[in-house]
Amino acid sequence: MTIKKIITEPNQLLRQVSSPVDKVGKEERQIMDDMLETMYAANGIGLAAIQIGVPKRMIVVDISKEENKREPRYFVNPVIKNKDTLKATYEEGCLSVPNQFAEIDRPKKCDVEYIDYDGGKKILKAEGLLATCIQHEIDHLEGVLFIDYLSKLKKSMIIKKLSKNKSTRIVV
Ligand code: GNR
Ligand code: NI
Repeated sequence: MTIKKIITEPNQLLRQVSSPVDKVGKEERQIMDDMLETMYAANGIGLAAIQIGVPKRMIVVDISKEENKREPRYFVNPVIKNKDTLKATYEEGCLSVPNQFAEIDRPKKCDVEYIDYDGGKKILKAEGLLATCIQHEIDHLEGVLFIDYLSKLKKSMIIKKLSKNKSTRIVV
């Protein structure tokens, strides 16, 4: 397993729509292993393949709190099936939008249809932080970031800050 570099805004790669995976083989599992290790190293609770530069529809999630009780979840070609009309608000962050946080509303519950690490078809009923995180990750597969839900002003301020940090090589 290898810790990969996480791509950060502004970067056009993050806007790419990821392609469906046609088979979960050795190569795909290798990418998911690297994604999980990269996510843990960065203290994240989720990661989409495009964040390490791989435009494939794969995400990993682990919302467990304790490091010695890890609960990794792998989703290949995830699709949201039933979105709750009731919304939940979470303060979201993104490893590709470093050190920026904002409250975002999303459906509180949803069903996710996906293929697991072993290639089997699954359905998961998710709610709370898990549902929020899965929706955040599936957005990445469509080239969407949480800052896209903010006002134009807030979004442009964040992008300006991130560009500045990039050009001066300072990470605040
Ligand atoms: O680590 C992460 N935390 C988080 C908190 C609230 C809502 C979504 C997330 S996902 C984020 C990691 C990440 O950028 N995944 O794409
Ligand atoms: Ni993210």
